Amino acid sequence: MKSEILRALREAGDGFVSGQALCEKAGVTRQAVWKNITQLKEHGFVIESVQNKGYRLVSSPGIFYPADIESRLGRDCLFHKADCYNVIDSTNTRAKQLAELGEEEGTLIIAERQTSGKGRRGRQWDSGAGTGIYMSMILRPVIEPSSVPGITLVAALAVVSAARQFCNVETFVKWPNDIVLDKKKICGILTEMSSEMDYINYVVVGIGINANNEHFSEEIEETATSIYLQTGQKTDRAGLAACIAGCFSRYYKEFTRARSLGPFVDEYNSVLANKDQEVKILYGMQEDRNKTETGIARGINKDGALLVDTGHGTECVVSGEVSVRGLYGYV
Ligand code: BT5
Repeated sequence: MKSEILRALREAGDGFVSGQALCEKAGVTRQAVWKNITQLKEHGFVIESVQNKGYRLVSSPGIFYPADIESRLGRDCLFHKADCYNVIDSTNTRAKQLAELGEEEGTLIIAERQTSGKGRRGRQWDSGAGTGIYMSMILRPVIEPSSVPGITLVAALAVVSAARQFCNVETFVKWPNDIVLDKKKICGILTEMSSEMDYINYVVVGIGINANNEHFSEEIEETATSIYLQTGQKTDRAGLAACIAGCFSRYYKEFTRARSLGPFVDEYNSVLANKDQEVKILYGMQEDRNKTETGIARGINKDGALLVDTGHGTECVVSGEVSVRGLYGYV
């Protein structure tokens, strides 16, 4: 009910919404509206109430709150429920636990801080309190398990699109799972799944974004940045998280309908940081761990593979099998 009240107040922008209108939108009594507004105020929402005019949302607290996020999700958005934590080990771990317990597609897990934020292959994700966004999405796609790596690329497009819409910043994708701003990493994506040979139980997409970080640990200060460090503007993290969820929802629906990245190849390649850059392919996951190859990255194909022109033809680098590092600088 709180999310319906907040949604109605948000839709009115700077205007007031009458108590009667709130009752109708939330489907409850005036007394219930008043009680919920009081509780929202206790959570840090500033809501002005004026006799004969009604209520007006002045500001939201700077922390994640389920009804706040839910009220910002469009009615046609895949996501409709947010589960928020002050501290958690990893939002991906929590999302997987919930998915194992039967949680449906469309739940978001969001935290202020992670004590064991995960990157790929056992790496860590620095997850300081109150600065970044640590969010995971529970999905149950009806696609081939082999198509799941494409969801990472879909998530990357959603982050680029949301950063443009919500923060007015132009970011780029370092294939397959990093988002960079001014050649430094602002976001990493970790996609995990549980599947049978030909059936997906669930997929969890974890997104970590450096929104308002003012500094980083010594190990990553050369390669990491935040939206704040690049723009000087603090981001409303709940708003950005909801915007990412909305963008992801649109791309994901199209991806699962088309069963390929075909509809997005041009858009993806237009924001590909590696495009026409010299890259080094590391075959660390395959038999010959020391094998490397260099070439020029040309873009992705409809399966999400990175096409790299090497001295002897075009190599199709499949996400998850190899990683690609730029030779010069971070990207
Ligand atoms: C990633 O891994 O980039 C995926 C990160 C996913 C994090 C999200 S947060 C919400 C959800 N819950 C989780 O537990 N995880 C997901 P990878 O490509 O392996 O990159 C990891 C590397 O990025 C580290 O080894 C560092 O070098 C660097 N790194 C760590 N923290 C960073 C940060 N905050 N900003 C930029 N770079 C960072």
